[in-house]
Amino acid sequence: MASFNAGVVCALLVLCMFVPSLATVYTVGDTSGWAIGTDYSTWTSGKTFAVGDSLVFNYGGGHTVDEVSASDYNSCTVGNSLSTDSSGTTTIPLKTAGTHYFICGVVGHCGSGMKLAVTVGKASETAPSGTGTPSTPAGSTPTTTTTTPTTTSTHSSSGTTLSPIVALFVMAWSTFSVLALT
Ligand SMILES: [Cu+2]
Repeated sequence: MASFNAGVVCALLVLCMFVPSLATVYTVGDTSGWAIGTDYSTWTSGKTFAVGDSLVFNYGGGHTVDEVSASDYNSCTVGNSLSTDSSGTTTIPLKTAGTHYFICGVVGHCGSGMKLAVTVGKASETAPSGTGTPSTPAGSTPTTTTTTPTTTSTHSSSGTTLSPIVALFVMAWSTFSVLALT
């Protein structure tokens, strides 16, 4: 019984070592936040976004974060947004690969620069600067399902959220502590 539990604990600890490295939280505009006067194409350049990463928009009153279609992004058309938020701090989990488009829904702000396009690659996709290594074999993902080579399998369940992993870690650690004390 005890040895079995210890084995589970070890497996969970190993799992915890891999998963957190997959997710990155990006603060849009860094210290400038989500505001007029920031060039977001400059901000995205050089960054590589992957499924499981998150965007955090920080802004004052009078702005919104709207996810929109490519055409609405290009034409700064408001009113057809796929999602909208005006809470002042908007966290967008990047759940699918492809390009995601965000604008401020206040009339005129998108045209003044509050527009952001983020291209999201697969979770294991690596460096855009082709310095020789085409792609590192990412054999570290502990998923047991077979990966399909199609580009439509974007619903990767590994590493999309950290909180269950953290909870498992806490549970595993407390279990380990109890076992060590007895
Ligand atoms: Cu705005």
